[in-house]
Amino acid sequence: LVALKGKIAKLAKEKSAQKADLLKNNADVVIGEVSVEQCINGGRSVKMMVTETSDLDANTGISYRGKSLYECNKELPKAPGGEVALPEAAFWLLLTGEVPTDAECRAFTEELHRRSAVPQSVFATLATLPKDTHPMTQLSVAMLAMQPDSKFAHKYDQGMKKGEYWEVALEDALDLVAKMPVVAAQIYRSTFKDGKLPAYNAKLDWAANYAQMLGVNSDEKFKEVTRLYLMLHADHEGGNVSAHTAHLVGSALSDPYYAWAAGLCGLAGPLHGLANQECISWLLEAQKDLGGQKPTKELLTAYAEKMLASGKVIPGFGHAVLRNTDPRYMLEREFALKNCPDDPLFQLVDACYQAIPAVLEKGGKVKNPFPNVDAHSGQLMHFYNLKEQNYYTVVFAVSRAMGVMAQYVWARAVGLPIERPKSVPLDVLAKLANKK
Ligand code: CMX
Repeated sequence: LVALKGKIAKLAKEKSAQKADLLKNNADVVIGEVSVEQCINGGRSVKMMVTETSDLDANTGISYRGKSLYECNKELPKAPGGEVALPEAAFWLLLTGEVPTDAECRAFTEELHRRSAVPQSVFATLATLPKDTHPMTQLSVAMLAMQPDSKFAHKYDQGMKKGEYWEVALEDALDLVAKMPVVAAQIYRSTFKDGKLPAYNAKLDWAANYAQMLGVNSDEKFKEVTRLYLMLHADHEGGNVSAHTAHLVGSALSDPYYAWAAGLCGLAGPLHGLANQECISWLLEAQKDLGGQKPTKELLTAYAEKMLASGKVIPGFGHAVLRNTDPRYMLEREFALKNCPDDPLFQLVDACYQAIPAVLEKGGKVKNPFPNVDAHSGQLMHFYNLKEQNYYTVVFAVSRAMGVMAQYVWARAVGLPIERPKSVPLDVLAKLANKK
C-alpha cells in the first residue's frame, strides 16, 4: 500500500503541475466548438472533461494509461498457470500509470483480500428486498448500505484538507473494489440459487475468487475467462453514462460509495450496461429460429437481412465511438477459439462475425458495421453455466468499479472541481443559432 500511494503521489505531483501550467498559460485557448446538434444530442465528441486513466480511440479501442488491451493482456501479470492478464493488475495500472511487477501484483491482491469483509448490515439490507428485485438494483442498494463506512465521508466531516482527499478516496476505492465480488456473488446466490455463498478463498486472485463464489462452474477455465472479462471491462474513458455519472456525483465531493451507487443506476440502462443481456437474448432467439440448422455465413446473412428489412437493430454490432471491431471482442474471440470452438452458441457467434458486417455495410447507414464486445461476452458466460441473463450487467459492474474508482481517486488527486456545464432552453438555442 505504501508503494501504491508513493507511485500515485509522484504522478499526482507531475499531473497537478501540468494542470496548473495549462490553467496559467493556456486557459483561454479554444480547443473546439459545440454545434447545435451536439448540444441537443448528448454532447457527443465535445471535449469537456479530463480523465487520466484511459482513452478511447475510434480505431484501436480503449487503452489503459496508453496501453492497448492487447498490450495489457500481454504485459500485465498473470495468475500461476494463467494466460490472461489479472484484472487487479489493470487496476494498479489505472491507478499508478505503471505495469506492476509480479510481486507488486501479488501484494495488491492480498491488500484487496484484507479489505473484502462486508458488514452484516449490508446483507441484512439486501435481504429486505423482494427476491425478484433486479440484481443491478440490489447492487446499487448494497453500495448505499456500505456508505456509512466511507472513510472519505468521515474524514471530510472532521475537516480534512484538500491535499488529503485523494489518499482517503483511495482507501474507499480499494475497500469498495475489494468488497464488490462478495456482494455481487451474494446477490447471485440469493437471487438464483440457495442463498449460500461458497467460502471466500484468499489463496486465489481477486477474479478467480469471484468466479468460485458464484458457484456455477469449478473449471479452471471459468476462472480464466472471468479474469479476462474483468480485465477487459475495467475502464472506458470518462464520458460514458456510468463513469460520467459517478464523476459528476463525485465532483460534489459525495464519497466513492455514493458516486458508484449512482453510476450503477446508469450502468443498468438498456442503452449502456444492459446491452450484453439483450445480445445473448438475441443469440438464443436466433438459435431457436434456425431450428437446429448449423449456423453458416449464408444462413446468418439471410437472417440479418430479414431483421434489417423489418427495421430492427442487430444487437452487438455498431458503436457510438469505435469504427472498427472492438478489441475486447477480438480477445474474447481468441479465448473462445482456443477453449470452446465446438460450442453451438460460439458457432453462431462466429457465423454472425462472418456475415453481419457486410449486411450492415450494404444497408448503408451504420457508421460501424463491426461487432462490439457485447456480441461475444454472453456466449462465454453461457458456456460456463452462468446463464441468468439479468445478472450479466452485475459482472460488468464488478469490473467497471475498478476504472470508475481509479477515476475518482484521480479526480481528487488533480483537484478537479464541481462539474457545472451550462444548459439552455430550446428557445435560447434557436436564438443562438439564428445569430450565426
Ligand atoms: N443494427 C441496425 N441498425 C443499426 C445498428 C445495428 N447494429 N447500429 C446502428 N444502426 C443504425 C442506427 O439505428 C441509426 O439509424 P437511424 O439513422 O435510422 O437512427 C444508423 O444506423 C446510424 O447509427 P450510428 O451512428 O452508426 O450508431 P449510433 O452511434 O447512433 O449508435 C449503437 C451506436 C451502439 C447504439 C448502435 O450501433 C446500436 O444500436 N447497436 C446495437 C446495440 C448494441 O450493440 N449496443 C452495445 C453498445 C456497446 C457499447 O456501448 O459499449
